[in-house]
Formats: sequence, C-alpha cells, structure tokens
Amino acid sequence: MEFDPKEHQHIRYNPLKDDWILVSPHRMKRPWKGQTEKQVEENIPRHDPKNPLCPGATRAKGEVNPNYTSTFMFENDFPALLQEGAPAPREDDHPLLQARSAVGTCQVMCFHPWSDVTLPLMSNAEVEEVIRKWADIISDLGAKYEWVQIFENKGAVMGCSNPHPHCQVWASNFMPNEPRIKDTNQRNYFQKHGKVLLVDYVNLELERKERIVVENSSWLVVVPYWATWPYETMLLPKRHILRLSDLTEAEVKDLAEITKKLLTKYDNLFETTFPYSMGWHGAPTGSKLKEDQSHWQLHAMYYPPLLRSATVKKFMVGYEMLAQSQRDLTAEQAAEKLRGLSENHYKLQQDFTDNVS
Ligand code: H2U
Repeated sequence: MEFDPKEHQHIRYNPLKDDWILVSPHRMKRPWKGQTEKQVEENIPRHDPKNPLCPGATRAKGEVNPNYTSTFMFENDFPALLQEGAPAPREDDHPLLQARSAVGTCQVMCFHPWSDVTLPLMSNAEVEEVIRKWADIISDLGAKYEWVQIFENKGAVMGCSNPHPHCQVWASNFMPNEPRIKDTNQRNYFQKHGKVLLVDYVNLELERKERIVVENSSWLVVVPYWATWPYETMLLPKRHILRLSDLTEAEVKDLAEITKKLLTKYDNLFETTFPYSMGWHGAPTGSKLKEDQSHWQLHAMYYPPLLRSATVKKFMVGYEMLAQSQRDLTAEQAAEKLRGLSENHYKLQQDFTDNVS
C-alpha cells in the first residue's frame, strides 16, 4: 500500500518549536457526543455605557475613557506584570529552585469605538489604523522591553471577557517560552544553512501551493505543515522582515487587506464570529535591538479551537497534554476548505439579502 497523507496516520515535525504532532486523518468521521459550546451572542449593542472598553465609559478603577473615535490604548487595570514596585526574588542556591525578577507592563488596545464590529467587518482604513498602532507599540515598548507580545483573544470560548473588539499587549523584561524556543530554532537553522527558516518556508509553500489559504503581493497565509489546531493558520510577509515596526506603508495596506480576507473566511466557515487566539512574533527587542537578529522572520499565528461546527471544538487534553498534539484533519485539507470559502462576509451578504427582499 502507498502512503497517502489524507488517509494514513503519521507524525509531522515543527522546525520552529522542535516538536512533533500526530496526524490521524482516518479518524475524521468519528461521532461526537461530548461537550458543545453555546452559540455566540450576536446581539451586541453598538455602545454600552456600562462596558468599560467603550468610549466615555468608566473603567473598574474609576478612570474614564475618552470619547475615542479610532483605536484606543490604556494600561490594564489588572496587570499580570507591573513596571515597578515588586522586589526581585531571593536567590536560592539550589539549581532546582530557580526564580528571576519579572518586570513589565500590560496594556489593552481597543480596535474601534463600536462594540458590534470585529476586524473583518471593519473598513480597510480602520484595520490599517490598528496595524499602524501595533507597529508603534513594538517601537515604543520595544525600546525598553526584551519581548512585546501583542495578542488577541477572541470569543468567550477562548476566555475573552469582553465582546468589544480589542487586543492586549504584555511587554516583559524576559523572553517568554514560545518566542524563546522559536529564537533558538531559527538561530540554529540560520547557523546550519546560512538562511532564514521562515523565509525558506514561505518560498517552499509558494512553490508547493498545497497549504495556501490566501495571498497578496506582500503577504501569505498558510495552514502550516505542522499545524496543531484544526484551522490554525500562519500569516507571513513574502520578504524578510524582522518586526511590525519595519513594515512599509504598502505592506500595512496589504496586511489590512489579507487580514480581512482571512478573518472573513474564518467567520464564513461555520457562519459564526470565529473564536481564536492570535498573536505576533517578531525579532526580540530591548537589549536585543543591538544584536544581529537576522535569523528571525516576522509572523502571526491564529489558533482557533473550533473543529466541526460553531459549537464543537477541539480539546487539547489527554494525549495532547501528556504526550503530544494530535489532529484528524490534515493541514492540506484545512487549507483547501478555507481557500474555497467566500471572501464576502456572510453577515454582509445577509444584510444585503434582507435589504433587497
Ligand atoms: P480580555 O477579555 O481579552 O481578557 O481583555 C479584557 C482586558 O481588559 C482584561 O485583561 C481589562 C481586563 O483586565 N480590563 C481593564 O483593564 N479595566 C476594566 O475596567 C475592565 C477590563
């Protein structure tokens, strides 16, 4: 029998993280009788004066938001990392009991003054503003901190507490685990091959065309060969770029366009506002700005948990927690499915039909 990746179980290597995932496509048709998620609440008011993320609202600690009309950033009232005031831990002489000081800042960034929009429903110009703000954050906080993590947690299923469109920024004086591991693996690849791992990967995906979801002249979205979440994607520039702060104006515009296209496809997949955690990884900052970081390539990851409907999600438990990640649908099948979906948002189509009838 010939090996067929769509039929036969195998393990795939993730060179960015130096780990493996188990792919079991023969398991795709198994029935699901487990937990289902609630359908998402779609009737979100455009403005709720009691929502602390809205313009003019009072936040938990009494601060009043300005009547902002574009993006708006504020310091998280419940930060996981404080800039000052915490003493460094006492040094323990035992190597099994290591602790180090953790200093940082946590911010919240609202994408838009309205609570009833999401990125795919915003205009290109509005999404561009979000991207420009992200670039400024990397420059500003990156001047001081080793790592600036921009991330969006979208949907109650991902633990997001507020439907208002927003992301968070946690900047720290240490490299968190995920980027630290990616730093090591990209550096090792660069030392061994004299080339940038993710630039090679982009070129390979452009050549093979098996996992592309959408592309434009500056950007590429693929379901990575080593994806773990069912519809996980990676968004990469086609040229070598270290950080969001290095984007040209044309690249900002193209990024807004491709982001809207990807997120529209995601929403159209199960006709729901698609939950995910996403974030940006680029070359480290702070004291690392002085060092050569050419082994890095900027990229964003989208990790959506939904598996087969708006209410059935993939759980990363059992084998995933105790052994390694596992998926049923192959990366190529997921890419084909996403690629085939419309770039017109289902909500806008419905509105159009409603207006016509
Ligand atoms: P999430 O829903 O993604 O958790 O983001 C909301 C963030 O907003 C959360 O981190 C912060 C929470 O701490 N927040 C404030 O800083 N002030 C408030 O008044 C409410 C929420």
